[in-house]
Amino acid sequence: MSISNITPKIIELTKRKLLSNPNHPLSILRSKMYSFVHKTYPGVFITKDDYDPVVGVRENFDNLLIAPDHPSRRPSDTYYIDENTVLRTHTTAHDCEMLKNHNAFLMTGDVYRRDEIDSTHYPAFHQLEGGRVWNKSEFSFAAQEKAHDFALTELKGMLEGLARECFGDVEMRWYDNYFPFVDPGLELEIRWKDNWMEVLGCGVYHPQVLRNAGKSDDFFGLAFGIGLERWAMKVFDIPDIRLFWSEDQRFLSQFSATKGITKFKSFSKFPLCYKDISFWVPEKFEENDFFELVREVGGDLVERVEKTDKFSKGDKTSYCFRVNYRSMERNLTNEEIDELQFRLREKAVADLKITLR
Ligand code: FA5
Ligand code: MG
Repeated sequence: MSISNITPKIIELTKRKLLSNPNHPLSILRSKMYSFVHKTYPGVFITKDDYDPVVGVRENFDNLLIAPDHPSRRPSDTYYIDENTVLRTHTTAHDCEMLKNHNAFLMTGDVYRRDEIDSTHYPAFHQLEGGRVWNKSEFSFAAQEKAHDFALTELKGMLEGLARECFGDVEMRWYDNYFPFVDPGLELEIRWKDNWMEVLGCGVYHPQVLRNAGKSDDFFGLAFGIGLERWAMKVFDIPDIRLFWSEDQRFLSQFSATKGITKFKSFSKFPLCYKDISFWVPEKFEENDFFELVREVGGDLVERVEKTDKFSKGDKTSYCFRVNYRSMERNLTNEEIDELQFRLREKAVADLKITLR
């Protein structure tokens, strides 16, 4: 692979540095989470927030045992700068580095993924990562036998505590999920707008990851990666993930570090308008390419893209996508939506080699 798949829109997002504004809701939430951890585990965790989002394939994938053919590595899912360098897809890219010098850390950063489009997914978002390891030699022989269970109990206890601190009394559920760098791997979901929303991934470090971090086999420990926007949506009542990127003062001025957690007051809900686009897909077609194109053309006016139909005729496949347009800030005119949809259709034909139906 020679060329980068990073778009101008993504480059713009890498420059925004939302967390460097202390009055941004993501920063306010981060402070709250850090304070809770420092209060609950005094002197244990160090924090570091200034890692660059540009990382090696080795840090983002290899060190974490993500296999060369794993789908998350594909250019349909990950932004590549060149074949050895990516925009980090998760903050776990820094775990090995952090563990080289520390036994417990917290860090936050912006991460980037080619992904679907709806109110809880955005191509750039933020994660709060945590890791903590112990040396078995600090435990009795009997306790060493149970090191793994100990780490798992600590992990769930810590994250449930953090969730209670931030969400108060919310319905939550744990379930198993595979991540190559931990065993077991778990995810946590909370109730949000009558649905379950996934808010974090976590687990007990795979021993090989700890070796990759330069730790001896005496070490074991826990790791987690929290989706900051998802937590903030619940905590501040922010209905759509696009709002975090808003530069509208009606959004930004509602939040301040001194006021702490406050509920967002919507500045009226503007009408939704949808347009369908149906096409025959070419032999090589990635849905994420289409989603990205929709974002390129429609920007943050696109609220959600849903696949509403799929059928095959002979060896041809047709998709229909519904593109939902809504501004968070103003009313859209029919003309401007027609214009966007027109450009989307033209660009999909030119760039993705689809055949419109
Ligand atoms: C990870 O990224 C793992 N690195 C988490 C982890 C760390 C597991 C350490 C084990 C040990 P996942 O892909 O599930 O996992 O993403 C973590 C969280 O990021 C999700 O639970 C969700 O809250 C958030 N997230 C994922 N994709 C998006 C997106 N497109 N937009 C907004 N938030 C997202
Ligand atoms: Mg997940």
